[in-house]
Amino acid sequence: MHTIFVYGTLKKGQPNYHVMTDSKLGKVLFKGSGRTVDKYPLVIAGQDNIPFLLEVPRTGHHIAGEIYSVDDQMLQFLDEFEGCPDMYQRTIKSIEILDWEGKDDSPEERPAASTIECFVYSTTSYKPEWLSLTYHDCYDSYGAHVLRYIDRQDR
Ligand code: PCA
Repeated sequence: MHTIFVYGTLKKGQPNYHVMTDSKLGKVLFKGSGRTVDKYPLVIAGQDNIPFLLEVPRTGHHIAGEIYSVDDQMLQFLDEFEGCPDMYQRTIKSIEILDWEGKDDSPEERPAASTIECFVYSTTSYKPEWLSLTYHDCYDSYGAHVLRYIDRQDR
């Protein structure tokens, strides 16, 4: 299994969360919530209002999100779904654990520290002008910013 941190449309209640609960795509276990140890610009960009964590550390905010354990099949699906490596690249980042739900974990599955290394879909392939967009700390497609995510079938 692989540990992944999601901060955008894959979070609970967000437009693409349904893929995380589709057992045909692979195995997914919710582990808890956290935020990036480093700061990043999280912007909502492009004509489809897509959230992007820009690969510009020490800029912006600590980004809130959810930690999941996923199997090989789901990780492969998510890479394709997220347009990795063109639109996003999957990198490893340190995530501060805010709440751990994996209460049934065996001792060796339990995180030993207050941070955990996770895969994250961030991007180096952004337009320079995205750096002047609003930096969010917690993505919500339905938030007050009115930049509602445009579903793929509606593009
Ligand atoms: N999906 C991935 C990256 C951005 C997005 O919308 C996520 O939720 O982490």
